[in-house]
Amino acid sequence: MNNDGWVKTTCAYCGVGCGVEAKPKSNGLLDIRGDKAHPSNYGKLCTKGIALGDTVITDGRQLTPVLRRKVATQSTDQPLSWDEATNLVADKFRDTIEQYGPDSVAFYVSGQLLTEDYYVANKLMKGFIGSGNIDSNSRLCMASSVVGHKRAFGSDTVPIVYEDLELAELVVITGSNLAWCHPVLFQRLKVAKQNNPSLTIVVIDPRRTATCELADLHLPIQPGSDVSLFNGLLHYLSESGKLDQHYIDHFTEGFDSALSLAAEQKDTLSETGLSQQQLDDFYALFANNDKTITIYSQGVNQSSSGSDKVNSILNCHLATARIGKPGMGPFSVTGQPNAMGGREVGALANTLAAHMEFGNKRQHTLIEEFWGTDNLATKPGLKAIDLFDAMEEGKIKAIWVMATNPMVSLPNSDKIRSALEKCPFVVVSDCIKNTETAKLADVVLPAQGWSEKSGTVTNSERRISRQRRILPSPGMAKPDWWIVSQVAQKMGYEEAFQYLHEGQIFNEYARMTTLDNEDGKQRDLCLIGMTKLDDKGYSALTPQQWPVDTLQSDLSHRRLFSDGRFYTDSTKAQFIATKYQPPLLTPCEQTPILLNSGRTRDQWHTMSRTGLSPQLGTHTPEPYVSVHPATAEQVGLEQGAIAQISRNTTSIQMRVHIDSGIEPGQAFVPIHWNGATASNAKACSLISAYTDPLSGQPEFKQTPVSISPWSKRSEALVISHHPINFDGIDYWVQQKLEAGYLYRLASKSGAMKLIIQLTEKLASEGNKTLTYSADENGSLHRKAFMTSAGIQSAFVVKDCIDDDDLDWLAQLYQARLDETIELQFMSADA
Ligand SMILES: Nc1nc2c(c(=O)[nH]1)N[C@H]1C(S)=C(S)[C@@H](COP(=O)(O)OP(=O)(O)OC[C@H]3O[C@@H](n4cnc5c(=O)[nH]c(N)nc54)[C@H](O)[C@@H]3O)O[C@H]1N2
Ligand SMILES: Nc1nc2c(c(=O)[nH]1)N[C@H]1C(S)=C(S)[C@@H](COP(=O)(O)OP(=O)(O)OC[C@H]3O[C@@H](n4cnc5c(=O)[nH]c(N)nc54)[C@H](O)[C@@H]3O)O[C@H]1N2
Ligand code: SF4
Ligand SMILES: [Mo]
Repeated sequence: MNNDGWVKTTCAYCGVGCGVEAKPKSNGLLDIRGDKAHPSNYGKLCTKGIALGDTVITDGRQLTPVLRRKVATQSTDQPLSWDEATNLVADKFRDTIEQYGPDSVAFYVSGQLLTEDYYVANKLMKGFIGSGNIDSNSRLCMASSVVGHKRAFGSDTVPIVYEDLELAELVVITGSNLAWCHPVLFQRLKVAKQNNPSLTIVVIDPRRTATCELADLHLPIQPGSDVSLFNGLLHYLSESGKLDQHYIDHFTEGFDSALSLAAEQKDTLSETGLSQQQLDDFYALFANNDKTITIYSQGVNQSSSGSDKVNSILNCHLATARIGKPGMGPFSVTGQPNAMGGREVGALANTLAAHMEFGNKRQHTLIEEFWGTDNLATKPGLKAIDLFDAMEEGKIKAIWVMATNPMVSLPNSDKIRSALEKCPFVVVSDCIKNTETAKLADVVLPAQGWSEKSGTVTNSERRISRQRRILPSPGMAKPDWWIVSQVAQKMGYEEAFQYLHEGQIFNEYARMTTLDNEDGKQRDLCLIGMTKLDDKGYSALTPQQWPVDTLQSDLSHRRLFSDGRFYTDSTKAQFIATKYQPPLLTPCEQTPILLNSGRTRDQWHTMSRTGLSPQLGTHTPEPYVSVHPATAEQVGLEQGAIAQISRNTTSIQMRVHIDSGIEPGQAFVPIHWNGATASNAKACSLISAYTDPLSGQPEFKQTPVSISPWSKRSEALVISHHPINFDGIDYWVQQKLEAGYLYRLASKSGAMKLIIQLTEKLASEGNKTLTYSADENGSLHRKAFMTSAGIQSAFVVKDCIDDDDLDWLAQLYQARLDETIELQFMSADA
């Protein structure tokens, strides 16, 4: 802590990993500012980072462990002590393992966990339970990049440092909406371009996104065609004499077969849907700029050919020796705050810990000795999609979900529901009470959240930073590492899980990275310089970029592969021959529109934290589907109407947003809204679980759907001090306000029915109501529910709501109760 009460920590959100300073306020919230000394952001923050202080409210938190019993559609919660809860979980897991074997249980974890949490969960499952069945939501996020890196480099390594963005002459951004998803990197790029007007930026994305603001060239490629584009580039580089033959000969293998497959490709134009001019422009830029960075994210990873997309990019960088040098390199920007940390400690089903691998006998023995176990898993476990499939088939009998919400974020939501319902024992550790997944749990365990928990995270440039405890935890919430360790001890593994604080876990992990690797020659993930950290050192730890041979006191920038040495058996980088494959599903007559899904600027995933900030709610208050004007006209959609998006027998509803930045025949929806914040607006309800065969990452970005108008007959706005359950109303969306919640509703029934429904839902809100009805048909109806303390809730029902209604409602809510308010209504009923 500084003298003036500011505590240094790291942002809760994206993989940029910005340093944050936070200071408690007298109202229990936090003042927030960027940490100027943090080398990843130098004091800058984006809208989400700035709003962190608003999100530490305790609304909706899970406060105690509970046993949740579901009877029909109702569930009742029985509070448990921590001792009872951890005994119960340990007993159930142990009994299940005894009866059905270790592969009948599983953990599904998350890049929202800290490295210490992740490490302990992986140690318990792989090291002591003896199963590989621990997988992470990173499977949905970074798995294709992991495969791509390992195939090319022999290690899961991001070679660049952020500083390279400022040193580059060409930045290619493909499948990444950097402006919204990694805003501080985008800001750094913006400043770099101001300082160096010759810096050229190319954006490759089927949509024209906010990131295109900086683009000198935007290539709206055909969805899924990245391999074709980059194969074409490899061939072009060869034809135009731009290969670095010396580098290819000395530091790589497999070039000839990669080039010959790329050269065989004849249909680059039709596959990518680009013009010859667009291709020529991009290829010439790439060929003529040595200092090139290629940034890529989910438009690349989340694909049935995600691994090949990644390698087709890496091939072009290897062929031009643009790796490991200032201003050059491929850059897989990570999604979550600690996606990287999870990959490091091995919380994906197909790796061991500390970048050690299944199938390597020596490493297997080293880990068994280090952990003092004879039960280390010998084979990879089930990847996320396969895991939930196995659960649905009854093969997984106990699952523990930590810090992720698979009911919202995994494809095929109906199947996920059915899998969780069939699983005999479901444990969910979360901060929030009523996530869609927690509703299906047998036991819910209250976890500490950001600002309460303490440990480390690793960002997209391999920089390890501390998240620090600033506020007390509400209720009985505990750190995830503590919860897992308690269960592990009660399962009989007392000795291996005796941690008193997170620093001890970090120390163990740091030592593990040095096994057979004190000089970092076997594995680049080597933290030998951190193994001597004592409690004080851990507590005061400043950001460290791995590999860490000695503790870094300066702002170090450590690029990898500068010496042309890789972690493959031959120490040479590998070219991978890639061939374009279209997305697995193609539009047809019933489902003619290709649905893309992704993020909005101010919401984070399932909105459990960002949804609490009134400020963040204003950017995009309602879920929307973007379509091109021509598509809108074709299917009869108007701006601001509600659309129904359907596939097979499932439909969702979202507001229509007409956008000429999206191609005709395509649509885009945000991933954030779900049962906690909207009636029926979950993208994953429509998306099938088609995956990349190597990475297991789902094809989230290309799903054929049909879109049609959703005809409503009436609409309403409701404002209330606390959340209201609108089950039974056809369409609703919740938005957090300073003093409560705003709901936008719509109904297939006429206004009268909606008025009756709302009056019933809100009846308990006040003992006095004020009513205004414009005419007998009820085409405008306003009602407020009051107590002596003032207006508790109010609604407007109309055939078609407009902005005036919203203004009126907002004013009413904020106004003091006096005669002028009463005069706005026609009658008052006590
Ligand atoms: N505001 C905000 N920021 C976030 C997050 C958040 O929830 N909200 N989440 C974080 C996480 S976990 C992640 S993983 C990252 C994700 O960050 P991004 O990957 O940047 O975000 P997305 O919106 O999922 O998708 C990126 C882009 O890929 C494009 N795309 C779709 N198909 C293709 C294709 O075939 N080829 C190409 N080249 N592009 C395609 C989409 O149109 C979209 O604009 O964001 C992180 N940052
Ligand atoms: N259609 C579609 N689906 C997608 C994607 C897409 O682009 N399109 N993107 C995918 C990607 S890249 C990702 S990363 C996933 C994200 O999907 P999820 O992981 O499901 O999303 P989150 O909302 O981040 O879920 C985190 C949960 O953990 C809780 N939590 C936060 N901190 C802690 C903690 O410290 N401990 C515990 N125990 N709980 C905590 C939060 O309250 C929240 O409920 O979605 C994937 N799904
Ligand atoms: S860029 Fe990412 S890490 Fe930085 S403040 Fe924004 S959300 Fe947080
Ligand atoms: Mo992600």
